[in-house]
Amino acid sequence: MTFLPKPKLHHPELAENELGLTRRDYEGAISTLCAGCGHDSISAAIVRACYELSLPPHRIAKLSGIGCSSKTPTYFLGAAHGFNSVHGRMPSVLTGANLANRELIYLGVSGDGDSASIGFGQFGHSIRRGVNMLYIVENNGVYGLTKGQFSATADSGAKNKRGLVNQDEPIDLVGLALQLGATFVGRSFSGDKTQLVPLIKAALLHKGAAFIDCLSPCVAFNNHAGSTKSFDYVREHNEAVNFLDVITGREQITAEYEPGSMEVVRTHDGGLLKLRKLADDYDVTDRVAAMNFLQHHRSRGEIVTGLLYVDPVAEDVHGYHNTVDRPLNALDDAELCPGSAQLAKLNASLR
Ligand SMILES: Cc1ncc(C[n+]2csc(CCOP(=O)(O)OP(=O)(O)O)c2C)c(N)n1
Ligand code: SF4
Ligand SMILES: [Mg+2]
Repeated sequence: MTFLPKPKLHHPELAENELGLTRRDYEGAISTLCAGCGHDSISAAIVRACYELSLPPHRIAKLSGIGCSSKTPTYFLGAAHGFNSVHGRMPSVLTGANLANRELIYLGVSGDGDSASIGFGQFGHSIRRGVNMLYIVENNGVYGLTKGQFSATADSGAKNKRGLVNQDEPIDLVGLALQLGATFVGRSFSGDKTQLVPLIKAALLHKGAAFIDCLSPCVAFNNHAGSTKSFDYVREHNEAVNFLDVITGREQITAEYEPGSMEVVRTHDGGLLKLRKLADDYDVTDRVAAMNFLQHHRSRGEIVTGLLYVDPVAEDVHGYHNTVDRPLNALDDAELCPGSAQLAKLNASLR
């Protein structure tokens, strides 16, 4: 048996969302990850975010690569479309699926090994192309599935479980996502649901390439003293830049904002991102300032978390290329293959 189904039985009075679904309808199979693995908390946050947003599970496509992190889509959204791809190849499979059917909500789940080593190029190109997706890296600084080797996000000077010290410089996927043009960039911690759930909600609603780097301690191989990705280390060095609240266009807005302490970002779909600022001078829509802020705090050994950058009127790959509105499987034969006369016309226009 490759997965353990969860019993369907649940409390008859479980709360329902706008679709009449309970939180249980957003779950998947029983997790086979190590007890206490940060990745399971991220799965729980995804379940909660999708339930609270009342997303129809069958309109979501969840894709992953290979690794403990990439196994997790089995453990959430059992009714969604799923594709467990090859190591590091999730971004290109997701890009292809998105080009074929723009109407689904795309959720790519990957690991730091999957995205910062073998899939590094794939990560970069999916971000710079503006694929409309939420790309989450469940970042534990090690290859968990293959027994704890340092990954490319491991900090220089970090110790592994056997006491070996990592000499290499780390790859900061958040810094790269900012530089490559991601239009929504956040970082969070699997142990902080209060921050992570609204961040996932906002990213799912965002149109364009949304990236979240989620620190997610590996309790089996990277949760010891000397690790910079352990629960204790991340809690001690976490520097939250803001608290996020997502208000969708459907709800009546009743919130009162205190001048100076709250920033409100209106998104393309009419929703609101309500940000309670912790860093006074932080402007969430300034990409260059976000990059400087990140580097400045990194040099002080701090891990900046929260919503770091958003472009509220972002475009996506379909907009850039002016693609057809409908999914390819909704086009008829004549639309899919307009014939040799059209091809000749197209070729002539390019000469
Ligand atoms: C082409 C290929 N190369 C190497 C492997 C071996 N492998 C499996 S998972 C993995 C790394 C997983 O690390 P990460 O993406 O960080 O996931 P984690 O297990 O830490 O969540 C590697 C190297 C593989 N499956 N396929
Ligand atoms: S080996 Fe690490 S990453 Fe994999 S399930 Fe166990 S704790 Fe999680
Ligand atoms: Mg990893």
